[in-house]
Amino acid sequence: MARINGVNSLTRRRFLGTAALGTAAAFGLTTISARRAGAALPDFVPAVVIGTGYGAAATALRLGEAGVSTLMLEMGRLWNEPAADGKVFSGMLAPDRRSMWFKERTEAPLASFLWLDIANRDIPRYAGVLDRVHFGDMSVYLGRGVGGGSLVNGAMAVTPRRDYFEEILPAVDADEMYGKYFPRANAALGVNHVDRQWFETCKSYAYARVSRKAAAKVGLGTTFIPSVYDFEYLKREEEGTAARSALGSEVIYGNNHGKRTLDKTYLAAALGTGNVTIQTLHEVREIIRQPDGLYTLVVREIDELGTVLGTKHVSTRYLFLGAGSIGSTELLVRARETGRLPGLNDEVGRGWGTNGNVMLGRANHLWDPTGSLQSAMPVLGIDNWSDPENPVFAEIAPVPAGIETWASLYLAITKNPERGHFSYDAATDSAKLHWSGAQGQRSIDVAKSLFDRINRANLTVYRHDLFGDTRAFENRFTYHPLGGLVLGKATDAYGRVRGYENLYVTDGSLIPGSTGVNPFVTITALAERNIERVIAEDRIA
Ligand code: FAE
Repeated sequence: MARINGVNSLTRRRFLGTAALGTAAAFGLTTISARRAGAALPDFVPAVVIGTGYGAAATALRLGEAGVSTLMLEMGRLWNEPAADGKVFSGMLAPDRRSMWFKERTEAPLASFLWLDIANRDIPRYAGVLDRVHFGDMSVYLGRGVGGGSLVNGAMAVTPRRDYFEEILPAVDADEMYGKYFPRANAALGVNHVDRQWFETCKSYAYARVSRKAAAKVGLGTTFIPSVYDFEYLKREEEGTAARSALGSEVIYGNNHGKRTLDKTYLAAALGTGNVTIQTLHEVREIIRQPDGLYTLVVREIDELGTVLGTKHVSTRYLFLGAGSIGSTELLVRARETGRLPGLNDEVGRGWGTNGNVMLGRANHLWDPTGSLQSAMPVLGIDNWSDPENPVFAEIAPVPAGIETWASLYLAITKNPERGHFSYDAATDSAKLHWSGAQGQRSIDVAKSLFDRINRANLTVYRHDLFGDTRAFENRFTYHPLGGLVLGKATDAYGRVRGYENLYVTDGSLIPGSTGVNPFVTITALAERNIERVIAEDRIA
C-alpha cells in the first residue's frame, strides 16, 4: 500500500510540476513554481541549488520532498513552448538561433563531410540550448536550459561496471550504490530498454547492426545500452504513426519528442512538491559568505537575446552547486582566487578529465549500407573495457544525415589517466582549463588499437573527412566533462565542500575525470546518495 501511495504521490507531483512548467512557458515567465509562478526573486531562501542538470534536479527533488523551500537558479531558458514553426527545438539539419548558446555560427561535432562544412549554419546570437566552451586544445559541449545536459544528450543511461566504479571512487560504499542509489536513479530517470526483436529487423538501427557485424569479425561482443528515450515512441516513429524526433535527426539541439528530459522527470516532480521554484535566465556569478554563515549570491539576469537586465542578490543558508563540472568548478575557483571564499583547498579546480572521449569514423563497403534512416539515439556499444592494455567502451553512434553515407561513427570512452586543472583568469573573470593536446593522445592510442583490428579484419579504413581536416580521430572536444571538485578531495565523502559549512557539490564535478561509461546515471545516483545523507545529518529545514 505504501508503495502504491508512493507511486501515486510521485505521479501527482509530476502532474503538478508539468502544469507549472506549462503555465510558465505559456506566459513566458522566468519564475516557475507550482505555488508562486512569476513572483519576484526573494532576498532569502533556505536552500539554493545552482543549475538544473542531473545532480541539481535529484538534489532539489529530495529537498522539496523534505519540505525545504528551495530555489533553483538556471542561466538558460525553459524549453517547452513551441516557437512559430510549431517546434520547441530546431533540428540538426536546419539549425536556427535555438540551437546554440550565443554563437554566430553553429559548431557541430562532425565538422565536415567529404571535407565540406555542410552541418553548420550562421545563426543570430540567442540563448540556445547547446553550448561549446573553448579552452585552447579542448572544447566542452554543454546543455543550457531547464534540464541542463538532458536537453541535448544522447539519452544513453549506463550504469558503470562495478569494479571500475570501485576503482575511481573507492571511498563510496559500492553495495549501497548498486543496491539502492543506481536503481533509484534509473527508476526516477525513466530508463528503458530497446525491444531486442524489433532491433534486429528495424530500419533505424541498420547502422548499429553493421558495426556489430564488423566488431564480431575480431571476436568482439557488443552490449545493449539502456536509454531515457522512449523506445515505444521510437517504434511508432518508424511505423509512421508518431512525429519523428530521434528518426528526424534530432538530438544535440534538442528533441521535440520521445526523450525523458529532466523537466519531464525529476524537475517536474521537484516542482510538484510545491517547495521548489526554478528561476531561469539567472546566472550565478559570485558566492559571498556573510559573517553569520549565510551565502549571498550575486546573480546576473539576462533576456533571451543576452541583454543584461540587472544584477540581483539572494541569500541562503544551504547552497548546493549543480552547475556541472565546468560551471561549479568555475564558481569555486573564482571564489577562492578573488578572496570571497579563501578557505577553499587546493583541490578545488583539480582532477578534471574528458572521460577519455574520442570520436572516429570508419568507411564501410558498398554492400554494407548503414541506412538513410538512422535513430539518433545509440543503443549498442562495443565493450572492450576488460582489455588490460587498452580499455575502451565504444558506443556505436549514428550519422543522422538523412542520406546513405556508408559511414560508421563511434564515440569511444577510453581509460585515460591524464587530468587537467583550472586556474583563475582575472582579465576575463573566468576559470581557464589547462589541458594539452598531448594529454589526449592516450585516448587516441587506445581507440586506435581497437579500431585498427576491426579495420584489418573487415578490410575497411578510417574516414578522414569528418573533423574539419584530415584527422581520423577527434579528441579535441568532450561531451563528458567530469571532475574539478572531486569527491573526498575538494569535498568530504558526501559532497560537503571542505572549509565551509552548508556548502555542497552535487554534480559531475565530483567524479574524478572518468566513469568508463556515459556519466549521467552515475552523477544522478551519487547525488541521490549524497543528498540523503546531508538531509539526515545536516538538519536542513
Ligand atoms: P549539467 O547537466 O551540465 O547541468 C548544469 C546546469 O547548470 C546547466 O543547465 C547550466 O546551464 C547551468 N549553469 C551552469 N553554470 C551556471 C551558473 N553560473 N548559474 C546558473 N546556472 C548555471 O550538469 N551523458 C550520458 O550519460 N549519456 C549520453 O548519451 C550523453 N550524451 C551527451 C551528448 C551531448 C551532446 C552532451 C553535451 C552531453 C552528453 N552526455 C551524455 C553528458 C551528460 O549530459 C552530462 O554528463 C550531464 O548533463 C552532466 O550533469 P551535471 O548535473 O553535472
